[in-house]
Amino acid sequence: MPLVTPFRTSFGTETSRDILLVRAIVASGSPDADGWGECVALAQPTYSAEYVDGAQHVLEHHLVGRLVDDPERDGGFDAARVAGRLAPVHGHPMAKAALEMAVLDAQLRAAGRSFAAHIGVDVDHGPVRIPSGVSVGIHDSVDDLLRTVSGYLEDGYVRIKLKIEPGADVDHVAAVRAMIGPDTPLQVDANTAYRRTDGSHLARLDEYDLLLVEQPLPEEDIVGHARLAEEVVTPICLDESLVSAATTQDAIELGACEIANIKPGRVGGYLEAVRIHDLCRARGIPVWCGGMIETGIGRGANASLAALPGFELPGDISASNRFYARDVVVDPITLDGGHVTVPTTPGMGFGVDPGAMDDVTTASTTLPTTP
Ligand code: SMG
Ligand code: MG
Repeated sequence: MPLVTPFRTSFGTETSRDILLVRAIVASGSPDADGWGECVALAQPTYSAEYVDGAQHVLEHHLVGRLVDDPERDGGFDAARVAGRLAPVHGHPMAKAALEMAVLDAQLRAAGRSFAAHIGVDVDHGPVRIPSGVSVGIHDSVDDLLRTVSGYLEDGYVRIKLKIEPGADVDHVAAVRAMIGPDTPLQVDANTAYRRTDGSHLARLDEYDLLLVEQPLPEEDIVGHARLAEEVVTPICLDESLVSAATTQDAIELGACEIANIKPGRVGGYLEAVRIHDLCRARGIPVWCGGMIETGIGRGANASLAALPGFELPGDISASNRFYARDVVVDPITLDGGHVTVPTTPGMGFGVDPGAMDDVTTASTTLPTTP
């Protein structure tokens, strides 16, 4: 799916999104159930080790069969059992998350229940709205960056996140802060572009009153982030490093994670994401929902997740039209007064648009669901 504008980060430029979807058709249940999951892996292994063709391979050859072979599955599939069945396979959280999401979507649709209600969001007393932030790619020129940021503020986004890298950091942040004034929430995301020795440089960001600096150091460098947290006043937020509830807990205990970016795909699924929310909340660590340029499928589910009370900061849950001219769902996320509305339809929070889906489908594979 083409993006409306190229999106540049410290690891590369995305101009289109090659998206793997998992559809779970559970025909033996009563009623029959049908669900979709979106895999957030990018085309290349540059954000994380996973990439979309690899995710497809591991799903086809190692993951789906483990659900099919579950001796306790009794005809249907239970989303609560998926992670445990897939646990013997190391890694591949994004592939696993897509499969669990499809099963959970099918199960919730069959039960006539929304994901938001399922995780305890009060959707019975009128629409729930959550604040919407936007992630702004690296720009070659500061003037262009200011134009882009102005446009998003006119759209109503309540928080700006700037992608940064060495050479496009302090000056860009200073110019944006000067333009937007002191009251608009601003944060930055380095996608691992710095090293431990960059502490004093990153401390120069402190004067711009940022909400947080996201993932300055490599994924594995938890100790480095803990040291940086001592050197820099701006709170350190982890993204790439947090691959499970256990790693999140350890990072918090080490002082490396003052704020957590929760991405369901990165942690193996929405159920693990809820566990991370719960543990962060118990420890007083604010969380927010990250984005992976999802279609309306992942975006609707993210908007539901982000309605949990520990999501104290606006997420990267922008309107569908921030990235896509045409979405694959009938109910794309839209912006209304800087907020998005939490979906309450049965399932994970979207309805697939079959025509739009057909138009962007390049290939599909059917796997048997009987052993
Ligand atoms: O979906 O709004 C979105 C993208 C948000 O910046 C975003 N995501 O590291 O947080 C991040 C990046 C990862 C994807 S960049 C291609
Ligand atoms: Mg990030």
